[in-house]
Amino acid sequence: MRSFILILVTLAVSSFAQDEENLASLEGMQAWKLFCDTPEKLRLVKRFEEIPGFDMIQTGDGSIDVFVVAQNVEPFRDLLEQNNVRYEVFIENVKEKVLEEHVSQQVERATRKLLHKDSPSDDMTFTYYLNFDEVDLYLERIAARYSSVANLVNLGRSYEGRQMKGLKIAKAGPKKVAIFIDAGIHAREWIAPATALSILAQLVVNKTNEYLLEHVDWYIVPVLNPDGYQFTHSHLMNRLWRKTRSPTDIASCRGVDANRNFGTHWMGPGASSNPCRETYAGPNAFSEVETRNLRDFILAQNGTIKLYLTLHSYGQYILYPWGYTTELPENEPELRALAEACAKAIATVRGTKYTYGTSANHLYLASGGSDDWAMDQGGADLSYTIELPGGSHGFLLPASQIRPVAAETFEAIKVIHSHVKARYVSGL
Ligand code: 0X9
Ligand code: ZN
Repeated sequence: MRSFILILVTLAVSSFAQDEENLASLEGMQAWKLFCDTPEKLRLVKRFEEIPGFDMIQTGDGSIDVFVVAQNVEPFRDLLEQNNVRYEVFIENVKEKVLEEHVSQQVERATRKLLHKDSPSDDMTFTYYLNFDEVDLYLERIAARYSSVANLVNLGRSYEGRQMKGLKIAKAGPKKVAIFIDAGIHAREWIAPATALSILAQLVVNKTNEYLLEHVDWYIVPVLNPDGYQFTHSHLMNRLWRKTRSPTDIASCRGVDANRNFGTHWMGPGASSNPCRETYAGPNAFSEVETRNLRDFILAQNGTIKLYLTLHSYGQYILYPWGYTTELPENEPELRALAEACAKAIATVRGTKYTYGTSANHLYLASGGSDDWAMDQGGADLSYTIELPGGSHGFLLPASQIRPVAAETFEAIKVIHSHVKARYVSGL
């Protein structure tokens, strides 16, 4: 208890001198895995969720990952030890790891550019994490090179004016049912846009996958939060940013959690009204231009989008509605059966284990998510969030994992396609 109070006092003192933007410093930050084997220990740990300087992620193996800022390391360690909470440090020095990532990104980027100066290759995306402009260029190039199946779509501009682009992947002919995939609503979850781009390339470039376009159209929007994503790429210290970049009522705390900003049970359980929290839901539903753009785009497709899939990281979960309540949706058996089939398909590639369930029951209550909105008001019958792997690196998953993660995820995409085809395409 003494440690808990000490942490609060430290925070109170340190939060006064902030005129400028208040970003958690990576200097001395560590990432720990906590194992809470009793409800009391879990309750104790969860008390820190709302406290600045503790960033908690619930992982697939039942433990909790927490990024702890330097000044909290000692008192938090004392507290855990006093209360017999077992923990492992999985990133000793977050700043150093971010720096390592940055260096390997730069090396890989430079190498690829030298190698493919004249004709950038279709698979350039998979050896390092592209920044926003590179993603944009990649989409433009694929659309130009494969114009018979790939067409650029533009959802509108982000708060800072970036174009939210994606591809519609479709064969010529009458309008079909569609699957919509997005990623990158949370800026720091870099593996998500990379996986979305890889799915897009598999669909467009790889001829053996042509059958996936026979009966279904695809929309893929790889970066739903362009400003946040570019922010994480622009400076090492911004690498763990999650939210949008719009200003709030508090000058030192920018950004809204776009995945709490949708108009289905907005500001319900699991959403914060405090602009300084990672789960700040915004001043009102759809306060963010990025969430409005997604809403308007989906609604403009007039109910043709039957399945919505949003890629996040990390945790190895396949989640489905609802996130705002532990009650089950009417079609839970169908959602569950498809999630189970996806998990099985993913595991065939290299044994990666995914678990599944409704967001609220399987992970935590969180309201105002894009997945809940897509099924509640966006016209989709089926809606999923896939939390991709973080391995032992969390958000800092090495780029060497892009290809394996993308390959196993694509197995789930095939299963999803086959379900949508069987359910909606008559006369087969
Ligand atoms: O909390 C979230 O927004 C997602 N997890 S993450 O660690 N990537 O931030 C899970 C969202 C699940 N869906 C809903 N709660 N609606
Ligand atoms: Zn996320």
